[in-house]
Amino acid sequence: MASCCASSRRDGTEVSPLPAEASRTDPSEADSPATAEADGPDSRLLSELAAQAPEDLTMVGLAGGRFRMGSDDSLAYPEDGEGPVREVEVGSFAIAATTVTVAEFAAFVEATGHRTVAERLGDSLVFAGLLAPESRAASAAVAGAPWWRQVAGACWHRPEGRGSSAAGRADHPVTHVSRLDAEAYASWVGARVPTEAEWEFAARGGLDQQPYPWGAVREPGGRPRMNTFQGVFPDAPSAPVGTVPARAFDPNGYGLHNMTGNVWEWAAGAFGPDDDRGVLRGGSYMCHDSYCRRYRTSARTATTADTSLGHAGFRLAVDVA
Ligand SMILES: [Ca+2]
Repeated sequence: MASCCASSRRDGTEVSPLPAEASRTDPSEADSPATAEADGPDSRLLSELAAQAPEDLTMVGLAGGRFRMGSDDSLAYPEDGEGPVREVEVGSFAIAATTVTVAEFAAFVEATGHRTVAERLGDSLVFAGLLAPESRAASAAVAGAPWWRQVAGACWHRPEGRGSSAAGRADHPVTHVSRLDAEAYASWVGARVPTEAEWEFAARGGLDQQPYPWGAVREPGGRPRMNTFQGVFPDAPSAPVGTVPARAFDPNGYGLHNMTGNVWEWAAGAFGPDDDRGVLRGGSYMCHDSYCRRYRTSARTATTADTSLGHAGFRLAVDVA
């Protein structure tokens, strides 16, 4: 089955060993390198966004300890390496209460002039349902996952490509950031992306072997607790699709927002012993139980470290002595 989760920047000439991976069929459909050099953010937009970055980063210190990582339950995807459940020891660390926001990333770009992989290569992957009909028609579909489009000009400050803008989304998670971009931001603030064990320890919020950061039931009382796709995927959503503010929804028991849903989050390390792709955790606004229930504490997916996606961002971690 094709996956929503993580198409790869590597084009159709390279086929993933995993069935869940989607690749582009025809490299000739991809944007030509001649159009690849995308322009940077408008300086007024950049300073408007950067001005909305909070002064302080909210980090939650966690003492660490032993916990049961992974899942073997009926919701899990064994092919993703979710199992077996194993006891893992995590040292003390601190993790951000939210993913890095558009405003925070703008402050980084304003200070450093950083250009993301998407900006340098001139495109990124966008959910087709977010595109205007003309952009949808003009962009190449990903093989096996036609709801993914390779969109020219799509990047963190232009999430749906040319003509779109991150204005009005200053407090949303930054998206279209590769792991290389996430690591560049993290080192700028003296932090790093969490390990998978840290991410999952944090996501569980002190609970043992629960699929959701708040417990066993996805929508307690019928009320959504996270931002996932509502309605019939991919063409008939019953609610707005896309990111919501990084502090939307109640936090988990550790005070952490949107560990599951909203955007996938980069973690450190490789997807598997024989798979050096990067790892993403937590699922996104594109997850729907009809085809991809990766909106859970133990769920994981993979893509290359240079891939950027419209439903993926990151949160920071730091060592605590
Ligand atoms: Ca998330």
